[in-house]
Amino acid sequence: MIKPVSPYPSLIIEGDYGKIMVISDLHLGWEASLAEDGIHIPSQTNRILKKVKEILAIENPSSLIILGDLKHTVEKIMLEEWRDVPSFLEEVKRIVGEVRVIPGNHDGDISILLPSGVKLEPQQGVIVGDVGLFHGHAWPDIRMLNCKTLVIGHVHPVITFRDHTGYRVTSQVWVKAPCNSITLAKAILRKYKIKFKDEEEALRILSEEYSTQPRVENLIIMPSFNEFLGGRAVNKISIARDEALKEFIGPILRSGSINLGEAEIYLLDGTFLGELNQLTIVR
Ligand SMILES: [Mn+2]
Repeated sequence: MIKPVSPYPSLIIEGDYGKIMVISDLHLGWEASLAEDGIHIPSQTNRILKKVKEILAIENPSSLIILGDLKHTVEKIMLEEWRDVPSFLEEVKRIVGEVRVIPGNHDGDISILLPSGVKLEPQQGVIVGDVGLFHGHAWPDIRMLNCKTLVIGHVHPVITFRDHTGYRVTSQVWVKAPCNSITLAKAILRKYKIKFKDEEEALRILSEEYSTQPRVENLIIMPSFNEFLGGRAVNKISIARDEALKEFIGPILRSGSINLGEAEIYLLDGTFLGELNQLTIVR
């Protein structure tokens, strides 16, 4: 079972493996990076911690998975992150028995910031029941093709409109997109340089060498947990055309296997807005 924790940007995955809470893109220390531009705002880490604690109190999960971009600066570690990231994790660890971190593209050198007992997972992600979790800036583990649902962060999806008085409305959203698992399987095999002649051979290799069958039905893109951050307006981008966005969007959205047009878009409070096609701004 997989469900969002309305109205929070958090997922609960529940099964015989326990109850797991997932959050993504906290970007702790983001405000400190603004100081380099002369903009000084108070640390947001306590606000984020308070929100995590609220959800932990409601859901009482046995495990917390942080789906990447726990901290903000990409390569180096800022002074604020040295302080904020370990204390944040210590606090969370006191409430939930297990904390696992899947690294994102902002999590360079993250391992030295993790207190003992917090587990660093591979960038290729982790599988929980029939759900595959990875940050989204890199390719997942081949065996994730076996999962019914894939979940990524990284994109910080929002939708944005301008009304007739000129006001701009921006809302964080959940994106649930259909996935063609065969197309995805071929793309992943190519990425890992595993040669195959045709679909039949691709399926045979997956089955014989990885005990895997392509079963992915949906990709869920999580809203960022740090709501202060900007987002990517999913109703304004064209994956095919926007070359500049390629790096940002990540390989799975570029693999041709995800049908973003037919993606279901939901607000954080659960309101269904429609399919992305209906929300897309034609320019
Ligand atoms: Mn990211």
